[in-house]
Amino acid sequence: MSIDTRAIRQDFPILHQEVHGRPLVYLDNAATTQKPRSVIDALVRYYEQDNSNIHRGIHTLAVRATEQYEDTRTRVARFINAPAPEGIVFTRNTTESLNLIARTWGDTHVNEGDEIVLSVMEHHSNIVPWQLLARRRGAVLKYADVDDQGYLKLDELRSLITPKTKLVTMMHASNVLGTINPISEIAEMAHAAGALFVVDAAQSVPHLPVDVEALGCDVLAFSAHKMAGPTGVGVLWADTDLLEEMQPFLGGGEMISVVREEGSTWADVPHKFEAGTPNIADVVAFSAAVDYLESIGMEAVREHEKALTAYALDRLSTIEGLTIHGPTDVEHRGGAVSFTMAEAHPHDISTIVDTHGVAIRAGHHCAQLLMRRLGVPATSRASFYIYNETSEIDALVEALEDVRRVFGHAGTRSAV
Ligand code: C6P
Repeated sequence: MSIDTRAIRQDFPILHQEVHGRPLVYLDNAATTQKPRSVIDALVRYYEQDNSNIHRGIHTLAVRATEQYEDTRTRVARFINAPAPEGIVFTRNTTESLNLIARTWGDTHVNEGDEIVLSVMEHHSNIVPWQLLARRRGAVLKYADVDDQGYLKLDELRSLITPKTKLVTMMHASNVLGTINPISEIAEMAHAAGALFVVDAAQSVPHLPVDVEALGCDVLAFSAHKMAGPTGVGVLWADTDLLEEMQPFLGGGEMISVVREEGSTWADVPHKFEAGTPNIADVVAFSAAVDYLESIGMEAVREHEKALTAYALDRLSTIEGLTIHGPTDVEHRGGAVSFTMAEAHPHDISTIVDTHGVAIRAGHHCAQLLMRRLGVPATSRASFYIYNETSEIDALVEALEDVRRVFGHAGTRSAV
């Protein structure tokens, strides 16, 4: 299964430019992906032809806008094999989706002494909301470790889950190590303890086929901007029974049924969780991103990224003084490849490779617990998507050779 990157690249206007006199090589896709022309056009078309508020007016534009917004909900549900579109709540991003669950389900169900189990791999978006919840409710956080290859320690995780566990939360794919966690196995562990299981799918839904029924999770969160869609749109998926039972997150227009002086009743799900005027235009354009990925096929996307990652791991391991952090088996990892180079700070690496036109990310990647576990303050990270080609990895390697010349390294290592 291969994809035609040459044709795909034609669909992404931003890729056709030079940076510092070199062709742009965009390898910062875990931060955000680029947008195809169809998504940009959908956004412009919406504003030029259909712009209106939704779920309120009954004039033609309002009906058109409402239909398009709700149509995206249906398409997104289909994309992750959710049983009903009503299980899809539009938020601003993965971060807001996770905060929503912590504030609503968490505040109702988590009590003094209860335990929340997560891992040291998590992004801050899947740590801080639970820390805030634990502080509000007097609960305890327990963190599962990773091993030296960058895999979650499953036995340790199993031992951390006890009858006191109210909630287990885990990232599906790591934005730093690339590791893909065995979500359905963890779902079984969580459910055996009667705990809710929340999945941060920010780095999986964009890159591999995700089927919420097969995963067996209760809640799934991801962002449109990491999957060729616009910024400002996140998704929270949960079973509709769970959403029905949860208290609202934000109060205001459109999330109510009846408002009286003494109190209000709520609209049906998912509207109960979409207070105020939502990000209509970007939700509408998100639909074009889902269509785009479906037209390629998520199996093909995954295969393409596996091939690129294997190539990158192979090429990077030839660079003297470079340490790759994370699994080397592409069957169990995604396309975020983190590395450090002896003596060169990741920010210096990023700055030097940028002069070659190559965009990578440097820093802690919002994963300070993991950085501490790895024993590094920061890493450099290359991350791939549908439009990347092996020649771009060659450009990265060439740029890194330049870094090596500047800093003069010795010795190649491979570790977490
Ligand atoms: N990671 C990265 O460069 P938002 O910002 O809410 O759309 O996504 C947050 C988030 C949550 N979980 C994981 C696993 C993530 O990777 C991210 C975003 C970006 O790694 C920006 S820090």
